[in-house]
Amino acid sequence: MSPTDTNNLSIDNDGLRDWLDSLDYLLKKEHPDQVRYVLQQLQIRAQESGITAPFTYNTPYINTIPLSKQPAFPGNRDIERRIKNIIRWNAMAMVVRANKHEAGIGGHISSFASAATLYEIAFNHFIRAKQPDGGGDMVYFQGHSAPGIYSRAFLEGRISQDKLENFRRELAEGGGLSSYPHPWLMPDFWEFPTVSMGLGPIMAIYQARFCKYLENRGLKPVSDYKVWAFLGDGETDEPESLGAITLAAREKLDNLIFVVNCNLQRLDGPVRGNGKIIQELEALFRGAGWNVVKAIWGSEVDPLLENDTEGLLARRFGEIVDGEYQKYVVEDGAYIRKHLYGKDPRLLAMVEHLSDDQLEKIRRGGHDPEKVYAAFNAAVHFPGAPTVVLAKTIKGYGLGESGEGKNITHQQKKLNLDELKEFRSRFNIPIPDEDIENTPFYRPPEDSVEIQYLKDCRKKLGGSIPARREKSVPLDIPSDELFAEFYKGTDEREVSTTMAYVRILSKLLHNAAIGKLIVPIIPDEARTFGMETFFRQFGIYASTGQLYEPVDSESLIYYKESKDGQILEEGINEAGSVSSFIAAGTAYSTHNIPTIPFYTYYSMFGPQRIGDLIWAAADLRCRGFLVGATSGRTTLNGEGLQHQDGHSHVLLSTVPTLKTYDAAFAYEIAVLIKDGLEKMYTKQDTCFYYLSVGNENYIQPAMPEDAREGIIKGMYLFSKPENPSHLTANLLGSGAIMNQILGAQKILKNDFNISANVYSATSYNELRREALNVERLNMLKPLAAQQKPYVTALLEKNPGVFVAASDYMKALPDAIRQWVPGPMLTLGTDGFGRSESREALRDFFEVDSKHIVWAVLVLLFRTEKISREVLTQAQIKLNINPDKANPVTC
Ligand SMILES: Cc1ncc(C[n+]2csc(CCOP(=O)(O)OP(=O)(O)O)c2C)c(N)n1
Ligand SMILES: [Mg+2]
Repeated sequence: MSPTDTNNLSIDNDGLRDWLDSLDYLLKKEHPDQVRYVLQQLQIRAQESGITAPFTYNTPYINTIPLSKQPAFPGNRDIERRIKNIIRWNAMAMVVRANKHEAGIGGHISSFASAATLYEIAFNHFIRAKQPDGGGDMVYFQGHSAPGIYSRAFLEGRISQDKLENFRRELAEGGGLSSYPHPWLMPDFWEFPTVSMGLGPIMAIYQARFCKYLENRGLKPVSDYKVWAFLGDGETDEPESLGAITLAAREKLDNLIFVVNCNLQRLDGPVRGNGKIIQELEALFRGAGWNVVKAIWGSEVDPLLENDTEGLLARRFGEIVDGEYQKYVVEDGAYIRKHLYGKDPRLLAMVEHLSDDQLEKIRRGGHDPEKVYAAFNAAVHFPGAPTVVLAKTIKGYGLGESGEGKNITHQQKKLNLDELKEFRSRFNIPIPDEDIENTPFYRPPEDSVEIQYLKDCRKKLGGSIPARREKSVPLDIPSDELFAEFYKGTDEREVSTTMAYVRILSKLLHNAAIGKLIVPIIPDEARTFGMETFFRQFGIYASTGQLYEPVDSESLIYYKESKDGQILEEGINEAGSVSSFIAAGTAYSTHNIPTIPFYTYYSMFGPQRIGDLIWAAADLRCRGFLVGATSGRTTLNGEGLQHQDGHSHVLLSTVPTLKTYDAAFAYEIAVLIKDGLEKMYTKQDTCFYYLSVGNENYIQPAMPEDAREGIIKGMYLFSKPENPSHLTANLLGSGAIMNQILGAQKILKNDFNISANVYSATSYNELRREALNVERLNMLKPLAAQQKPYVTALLEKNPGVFVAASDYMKALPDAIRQWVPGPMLTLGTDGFGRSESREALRDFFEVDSKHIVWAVLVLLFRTEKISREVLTQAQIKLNINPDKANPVTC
């Protein structure tokens, strides 16, 4: 026998029988831990001799929980089946009716059809509702299973029939139901958006971690509440789904349960036609340190396995690829007998007593309530590690010929009359033939056994789910005293806006009233931003505490990790960091604890990298501060193309609830943070903030009088010439480029006798939003008194020409162009960054003082305020090269 030819091995070869007998003896006599120890020792002995092969992260392709370990099912199987069937029917009816009403409106039938048992067991027996004190389980529902969740809410009496009728028609009279879980659209219902695949799983992991953080820091009582994430097997292909699973195990998140609905299909076809998704996921999760519970087979397989003393059946199950399993769904019992069992006469003999019909009806684990109950029960009681339940199901379960297990099933939105009748009959829905064409919704009477049972179950678990808390306790924000030093300026001292921001954050962290609620989040960049002093002062959160003496323990700013540490140091992981930001920024709703996240990161790795999570944060009604440090295409100089951010403000302008600011001065940051805290945490407005800060050092001026309102609105007059000459201009600056603007103001005065007003533009995006709002109202009410946008009212006080310069793309200042009362030129940093000195970069991108001056002169020439000669001489004086390389294309 060749050493690798394992097919020729049999129970009687090589003393295997003796080994198995010894193992059986141990299993009978010894504690499981002892058996595990013996197996481990055997493994070590074999490995010492160079044999590693027999050990894998996979277990056989059967249920993890054998029949002998299966707990008794605590519910009434019959009533639960009836409830589930009605929910199935209404979920299907919602989609069918919506598409009849409006062809192409979409919706999904087959995903929930495959997941119904998973959800129903969770709803009836496990998931605890949200409590006023902040307790309760947290559930990330698979986005496109939403019809099933609405359907249950309908039976529970939480959603009216009218609303059900208006699934995916949210603008219908009386409102409708959103396509997927969206807290923005249904703020008292959905808690977590999930339908951008992969975001649910990663947000769930960081939510579970954040729960432990709150407990370890003493902000929330220790509890056994769980975070549940329901996801699709196809969804696990998203890097975000699996990218953080090692963190979950490392952090021992036994409050986290993933339920992967392994229907073996995604949208186009099989997830792993030529492989086995359940085995692949098992190996991955076990390798990462998770507890893995497979629910592959229904109870019908138990007696077969019991009689299978040689493990033949388990082995055969393990050989078959998913594409073939999918085929068994659409074929009959005879086919299954031939292809599954027919490989070996001994297997055929094992199923001899079963008819073809019985073979066809052998269920998959995810459709057997007892198996699902056993899996969830094991999951909630497993200590010290997160659990993933891998439940095997059939996509489109119950759709019969019209979709069950077919490759087109994901897109199935309509059923014909016969299919509807078949569905109705299969699930025993009391709808007569004559009504079936209308696909009516069905709700048993309020006093029916079904409704009473389902309500009772939820009552025992604390109420209905999903449900979202809209308001939390308002906070008292520190007074101006805390911020006063920043309003004064730094005299001669040169500091960067990053340094100013870090100092503000430090003062807030020390604040007696709100300090402990602040959650500083950093992805391995604290030293870059000068935040390393926080390590010792506030500690880095480590659920284990610090198990080693840090190399820098002698220093004042050593790397201190502690169980109640405040800083979330996430490592090089922007997706994880922003997931922590989301957990902390929505804790006001999830936990009734208004934590205040400050997520400080390399601005280039913000929306460009994790834009979809920021979109989800907005949907989630998240609060907090995103702080893009080392920002500005030319202000961050040496790092070059991949690091220099000149577009985060443009990208973030697309997020409706995000307020974005490109602050030039320390006092602006102070005003914005104070205002943000008041808006988000005292008034509880639904918004969050993006502040970009830079690493260029310069003297921070004192705050001009009356600047506060303009800073918040997006622009204010920073400096006005004392004795204006007859030629004037207006300069709009932001971020570190403000210094170039101020330089230009001097050159214009000294060399050309032109007086320039300087405006600090803290937020073109906010200005645009306000102006669009005004314009819209003016359009809708043309006969009412017409309003003027703030930016126009501000700028028209000093008419003339306008030049805007920033470290961002020209699109940013251009956002307000139509409301600027005069000719305008914008200078910006379109194109790729590159490594150079700031001076060279600003010349290259044409955002330095000389180009700003030149732009003013060009506008004055165009408006016939200066002559051709003046312009020509200026060009020589300023050394403007008309044939200069275009930074956008080179
Ligand atoms: C990021 C992202 N890409 C694509 C989609 C579109 N989409 C919605 S459902 C789906 C298939 C899902 O398959 P699976 O995760 O296996 O779920 P199932 O419906 O089979 O339970 C796809 C591709 C999406 N919602 N999000
Ligand atoms: Mg799937």
